[in-house]
Amino acid sequence: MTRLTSEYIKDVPTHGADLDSTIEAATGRKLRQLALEAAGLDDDTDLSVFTAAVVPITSGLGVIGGFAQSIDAILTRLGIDSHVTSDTDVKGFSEATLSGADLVFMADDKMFVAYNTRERKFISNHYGTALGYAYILCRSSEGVRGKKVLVIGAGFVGSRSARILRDYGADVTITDIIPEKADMVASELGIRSEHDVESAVSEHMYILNAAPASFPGSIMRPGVIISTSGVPHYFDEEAWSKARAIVHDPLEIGTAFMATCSAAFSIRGEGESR
Ligand code: 2YJ
Repeated sequence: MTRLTSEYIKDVPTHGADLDSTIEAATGRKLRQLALEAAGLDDDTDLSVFTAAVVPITSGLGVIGGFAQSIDAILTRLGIDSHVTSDTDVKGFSEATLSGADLVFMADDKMFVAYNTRERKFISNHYGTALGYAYILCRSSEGVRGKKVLVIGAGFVGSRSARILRDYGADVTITDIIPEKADMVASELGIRSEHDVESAVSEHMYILNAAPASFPGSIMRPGVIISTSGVPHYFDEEAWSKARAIVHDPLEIGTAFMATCSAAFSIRGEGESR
């Protein structure tokens, strides 16, 4: 999992409207609506009944300036009653639970979770990100059932995305810089793997990128839709002009889907930590 930097996330607290307009251009829906739908919740679900606390974590490489504040801004945009704890780490977690927070968000260098204190279940950022980027692709194509979808990257997010897309009925091919990794995930999920990434890109109109990658426009099909959580990624000018949509943000999509799935544990009374 790539470690974020303050510079990379500096626009998150204020970029909500821009991100919504990119997502709306691709899917006809805003992020909040998509995140609610994917969690199995109604569009008009009132998330203000949930309180959330974001706990800054100092372990490992330490606090990333603006990280907790960005998560707080994302949750507030969803309508959740959110705050950042004044203490960090375990003290911060105890502050969060004592204040009655329903959802606690915290991240170290290896894992980022939304913990639902009422249901004692969590949603990881890996799952939230995989679901978010996969669902955006589903909605941008009015359903992916029977459609050829390429997943680039067979790591945590790529393999979960491939599973989710397969479960939505997509005809999924997975590729990875380490071919054996793609083969392993493909055989586990009963999907195809492809070793030649460039040829795979040139054959697909729907691509979920979950790896550091560079996309030369010369190999892309006109009208392609790319949902890309992988960083760093690079699209040249031809790529931007050929694509129907390229959807990416450093933090908000994964966090929004973590939040709605985590709230859904309490609203729907079902689901497992993942
Ligand atoms: O609390 C803090 O400020 C830090 N401990 C945050 C650490 C953030 N963690 C990461 O950057 C992870 N790699 C998770 C990134 C999730 C985005 N996909």
